[in-house]
Amino acid sequence: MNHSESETIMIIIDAEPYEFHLEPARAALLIIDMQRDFLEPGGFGESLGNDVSLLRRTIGPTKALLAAARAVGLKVIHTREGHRPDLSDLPIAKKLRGNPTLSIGDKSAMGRILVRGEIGHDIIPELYPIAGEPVIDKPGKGAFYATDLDTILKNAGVTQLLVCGVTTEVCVNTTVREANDRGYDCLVLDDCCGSYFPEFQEMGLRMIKAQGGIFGWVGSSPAIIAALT
Ligand code: C5J
Repeated sequence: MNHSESETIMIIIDAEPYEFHLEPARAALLIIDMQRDFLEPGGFGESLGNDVSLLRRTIGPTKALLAAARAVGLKVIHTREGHRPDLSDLPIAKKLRGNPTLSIGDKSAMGRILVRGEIGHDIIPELYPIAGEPVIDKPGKGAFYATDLDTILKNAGVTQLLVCGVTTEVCVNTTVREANDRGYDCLVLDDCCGSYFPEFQEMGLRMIKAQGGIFGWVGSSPAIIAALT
């Protein structure tokens, strides 16, 4: 499929709670917070005692999906959670919550935690954005809060989001709920989303597709790759 063909195509994708009608010309791949601080050994996530392998299993499937999306010219958008170096956009409640030994803005092995411009804040090399792919720097959990994501999507005629990223129950869920309220149809890809907590991975996805798809659909990346290619 090339880009011009994609403009008239609708593809039926196996998903829950029922099939998703993918229109590639109106869809974007949204990759949420695949940042070194969350996914890499030695990063912020691991320093909090989390098993990062539960997140790293998403890298292979997301990489394959990203390659397929790029090959057919599907719009790709990346997000990063983080804050200005002077922390002026960091609510004190977010800084102090949980009374952590290491918190946002503190020095760690990969620079200051979740601060823009630092190594740990950046996207993992396996999924690094290429020219033309917007990177949304977001101060909150939801990708629509205090960002220009909605404007970018609307200007590009996007109405469907294929959602990947971490963590399933936090930034993925929050973003899908925000997107749903703004009228986007979200298909969340279970093999491309990860949580440090297996029970939250399961429940985070179940909450999206419950009640006839109250926030969206849940599917898997191989179905999208097969459809696109
Ligand atoms: C968290 C995120 N879990 N990207 N951030 O704090 O989900």
